[in-house]
Order: sequence, then C-alpha cells, then structure tokens
Amino acid sequence: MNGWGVGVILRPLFFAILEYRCIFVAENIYKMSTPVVKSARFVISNTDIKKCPQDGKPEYAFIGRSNVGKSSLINMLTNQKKLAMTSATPGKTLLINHYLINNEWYLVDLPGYGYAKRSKSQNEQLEHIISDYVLDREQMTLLFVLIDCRHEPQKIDLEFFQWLGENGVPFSIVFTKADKLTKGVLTSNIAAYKARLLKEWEELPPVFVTSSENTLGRAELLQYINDINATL
Ligand SMILES: Nc1nc2c(ncn2[C@@H]2O[C@H](COP(=O)(O)OP(=O)(O)O)[C@@H](O)[C@H]2O)c(=O)[nH]1
Ligand SMILES: [Mg+2]
Repeated sequence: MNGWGVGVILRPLFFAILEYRCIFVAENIYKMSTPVVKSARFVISNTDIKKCPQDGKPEYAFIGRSNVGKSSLINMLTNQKKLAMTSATPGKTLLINHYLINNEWYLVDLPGYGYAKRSKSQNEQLEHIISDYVLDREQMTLLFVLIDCRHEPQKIDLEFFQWLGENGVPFSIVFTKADKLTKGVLTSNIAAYKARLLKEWEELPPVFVTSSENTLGRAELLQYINDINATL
C-alpha cells in the first residue's frame, strides 16, 4: 500500500505522555490484578465512520497486516471465543467492527492492510477507510498497531508508523503470537524491532507482547486501557 508518507525524525509530545503512563503501569504491575471484562458485545460493522456509534464512548482500535491476529486479540481480551471473526486465511472484508466493553468503551477491529490479493480499487478503498477512521474519528483514544513477533520489520508497517507520527496519531505497539517463539528468540526479535524503530524515532511508544493462545499480555493491555479511561 502506498501513500503513508515519508519519514522524518519525530518526537511528538504524546509519546512522552504515553511513556509516562507506561512506566506508571509497569511500576504498578506487581500489585495489579487483571481488570474485569464484565460484558462484551458486538455492536456494528461499517465502512463509513459516520455510521459508527455516536455515543461518544472512548475507542481503542486495533490495526495491522491481515492475519496479524487482530480479531484473535479481541477475543482473548474479552475472553470470548467467537466475538470477533478470526480466519486462517487473510480476510477480504473492509469493515470497521465495534465491540462494546462493560458498556463503557469500545474495542474496534479495523480492516487489515497489506493483503497482496486485493485489487487496486480495494486497496484505495482500504486506505480511505483507515485514514478516515484514524484521522477523523474523534472517539479514537488510542490506536494499537499489531506486529507479528516472528517477522523482521516490514516496510508497510514502518511506513504506517511514519504516517501515524506525521499525523500526530497516538499509538502503541502490540507484538502478537508470542507463543510461536521460544523466549530467547522472542526477546531478541523484539529488541531488534525496537532498534530498527529507534533509527527513525527518538522515543518509542509503549510496547506490549501478547499471545492470544496463552493470554500473555492480557492483564497489561486491559490495565493500560483502564488507566487511560480513568484519565478521560
Ligand atoms: N499461535 C497463535 N496463533 C494466532 C494468534 N493470534 C492469531 N493467531 C492465528 O492467526 C490467524 C489470523 O488471526 P486473526 O485474528 O483472524 O487475524 P486478523 O486478520 O488480524 O484479524 C488465525 O489462524 C489465528 O488462529 C496467537 O497469539 N498465537
Ligand atoms: Mg480479523
């Protein structure tokens, strides 16, 4: 996908704020119990942000390459097997899916980018939907960019990070599928990924490591969202 823009060295203020929050979360992890998801329900699928829920509740959106594990992560966080549709083959749907959590906030499953078999017009539509949501959706509190921890940094993701930075979009990074690597390889892959990002960024946003298979990272992500909700 083209059009995410070119890179410059960026140091947006929001990273400092997010980093502070992350340190706060990390310092409190020892006394942390997993925040409770009392209820989670699918609300609506859309291609048009104007038709997304208008109740003003905060939204935490998941984005990343097709098949990275967005829907699985939503199921893992909500402790439901089939809330979000998962698939072994990359999906072709271009939908923004809203899931209401505890009647208080939304998890949003955005369409995946980077699926090679999409036509040019589908890719244009995809860019349109993603940029409409990410840039214009006022309720979007934070964007979680999902990265498969098994892979080297991919151009499309790096360009996407640059585009987010240039547009001042607050985001965090979530590594997925941690169960597929040994601890040693996981640690070195993540260190290498961060080192790659630090070539262009002075600071990194908060980073989470997750597995939808064994719930690694569930408590940390839910706590992070809870902490942000508490500041709103
Ligand atoms: N082992 C493992 N497989 C995963 C994990 N997350 C997703 N998957 C698998 O990866 C494939 C794509 O997942 P999905 O959630 O549909 O990805 P999406 O396209 O980003 O929504 C499915 O076969 C999932 O079962 C994970 O944490 N561990
Ligand atoms: Mg999906």
